[in-house]
Amino acid sequence: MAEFEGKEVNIAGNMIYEPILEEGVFRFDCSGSDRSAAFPSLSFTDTKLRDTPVMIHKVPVYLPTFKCVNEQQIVSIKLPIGTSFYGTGEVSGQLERTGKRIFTWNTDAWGYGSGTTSLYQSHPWVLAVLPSGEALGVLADTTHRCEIDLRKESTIQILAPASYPVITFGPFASPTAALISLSHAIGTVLMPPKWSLGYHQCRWSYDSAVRVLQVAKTFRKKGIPCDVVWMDIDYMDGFRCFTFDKERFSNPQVLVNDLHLNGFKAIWMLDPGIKQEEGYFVYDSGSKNDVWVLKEDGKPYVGEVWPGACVFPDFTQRKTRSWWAELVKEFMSNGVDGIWNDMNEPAVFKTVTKTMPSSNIHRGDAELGGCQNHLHYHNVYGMLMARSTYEGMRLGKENKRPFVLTRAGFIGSQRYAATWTGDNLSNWEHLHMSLSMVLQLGLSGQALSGPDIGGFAGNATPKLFGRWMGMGAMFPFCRGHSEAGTVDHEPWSFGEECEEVCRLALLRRYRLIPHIYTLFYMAHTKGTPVAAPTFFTDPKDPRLRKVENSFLLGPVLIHASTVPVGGSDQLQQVFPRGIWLRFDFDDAHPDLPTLYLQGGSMIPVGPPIQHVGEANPTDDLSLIMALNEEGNSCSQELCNILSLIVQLFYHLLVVGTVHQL
Ligand code: NBV
Repeated sequence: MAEFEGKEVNIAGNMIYEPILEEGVFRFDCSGSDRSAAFPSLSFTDTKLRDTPVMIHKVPVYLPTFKCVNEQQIVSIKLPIGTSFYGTGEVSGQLERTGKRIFTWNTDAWGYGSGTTSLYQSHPWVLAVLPSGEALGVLADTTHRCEIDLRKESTIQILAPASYPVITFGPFASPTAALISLSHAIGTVLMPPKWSLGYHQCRWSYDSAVRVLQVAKTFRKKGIPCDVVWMDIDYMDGFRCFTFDKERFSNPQVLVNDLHLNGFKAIWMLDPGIKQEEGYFVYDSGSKNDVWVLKEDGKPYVGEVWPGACVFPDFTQRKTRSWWAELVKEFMSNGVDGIWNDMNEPAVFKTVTKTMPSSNIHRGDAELGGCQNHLHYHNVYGMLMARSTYEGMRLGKENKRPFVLTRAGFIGSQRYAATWTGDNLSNWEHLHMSLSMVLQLGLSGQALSGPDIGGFAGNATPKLFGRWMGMGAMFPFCRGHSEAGTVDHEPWSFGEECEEVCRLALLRRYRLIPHIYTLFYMAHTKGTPVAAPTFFTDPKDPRLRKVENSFLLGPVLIHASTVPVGGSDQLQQVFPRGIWLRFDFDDAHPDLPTLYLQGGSMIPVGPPIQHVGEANPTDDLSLIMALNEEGNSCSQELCNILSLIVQLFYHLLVVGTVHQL
């Protein structure tokens, strides 16, 4: 114990600490004055949770130490040999992160590769799984560019401008427990509208209402399930946000009505770059309300994006967020079901840094950190845009759950938006990486994510596309998307065989929606992940720590082939110990993943529908049960109740082929 400003502070290693939030969570600072000087937290739901000690008389097990070099605060935590690292947000490459180093700096990363060190989102967070299977989470609570260095075995090293608090979560009994605790700090994923768990069809170049309807109707004609069609920048009038091209999208309400009649929802893109043009209502009202990001000289910053010269809303100010939210509210009256925020790193063309100058000024609200330069707010710009969009959707339709997709994000942005893994490539390496990326995002709190199925840039082949759809249909967020100028990438674009694989893959997803929806309810209320790495079944088992061609949706284990030669029937599979029973929907196909249900569990499945709106509360649901060694699929008491319900309402399927290790 030492004293700072008349108060007693705990000292461990060379840092001071205090218990916060709940048992097992500690905040570390370099000194009492560093603690007082820390910026408000933008990752926590409420900065008070981070800043108010709780009365718990426990001491931290693992102690960070720090040194300051050239105003950089370098924090290290040494963990037992055999610790595996995960998290660090949106990262490409392998699932297990030992040996890797990344920099949190939101970047427009078109065509990124396995070694790219900064992608679209920033998550200064590491999930360490100890040899015992216990897990420790470490959050560097800074919005600044931050280096997370995991190159030295069993050591986490974090480097960012001084001063920032480091929060440790645990060690807890399991990685799930560590993620639940993290969610008590940063909040849980928004509860997605049920339709958003269906399949989404997107492409940059659906450039008229006629084309959009043609695509939508082809899904119905071909019996391929789909819930949503997306409007990329093509719908705008000269890339002006909140406008519609007068010829090609002359009557958005009529288009949306037609889509709704056919059981589709419509999602529309909004970018942050606002065309600098007098007479354009968004520019005029934004200028009148003084909402733009400024240059050092106090004049609005102008950078080039799609519409040409653009100004950028300063979402760090409440007045800007309300102004944007009002625009969104108005925009919703066109029949908008969801909004897609793109380019919000923010991306700026014709610059070396791909973004705005660090010296730009954001006049942030005091509770967000006050007036600061762009370096301070860069990594949260996308999250704050998503937040304003989410709030606008709430205003527009109070009794509907908003659906926002954001490209840029920060740890905590799952409260406002889903995300996707950006501009990936149509190749096998990216198909493989997309699985680890979705899992890694989930381990960083982003439960609602998925890749551009089929790959954004470049042309897929029938085999690659079918496999990607097979695996992508099992991801939390399931959207096919492709770049303008590539060959068509709809499920029917690669020949009949591939079309049938896509149909099977998506019908399977729709059958599993009751289960996936339940997982989201758990994620939203409890903070558990939706898609989790296989090692979550048995975090002590070292064989599972690097497994990255299978994953879990609750008790369902999914094995997918991500290599061109050999489908899921020829996979080298590593199974967790215990009973894993294979099941399918009479749809087994080498291009679809194989599915296993853990002994002692059960899942609900629905009928094979074409879109979520087709489901009825009176539909038959089936329960798939896998018995454990004792012949149960759940506790005796619950089993009794369930079998009663089953006898009354449900079909009961007990799955076959035992796979036991
Ligand atoms: O709006 C066009 C694209 C969009 O399709 C993609 O999903 C985003 O990641 N957008 C990027 C801008 C241009 C990318 C080259």
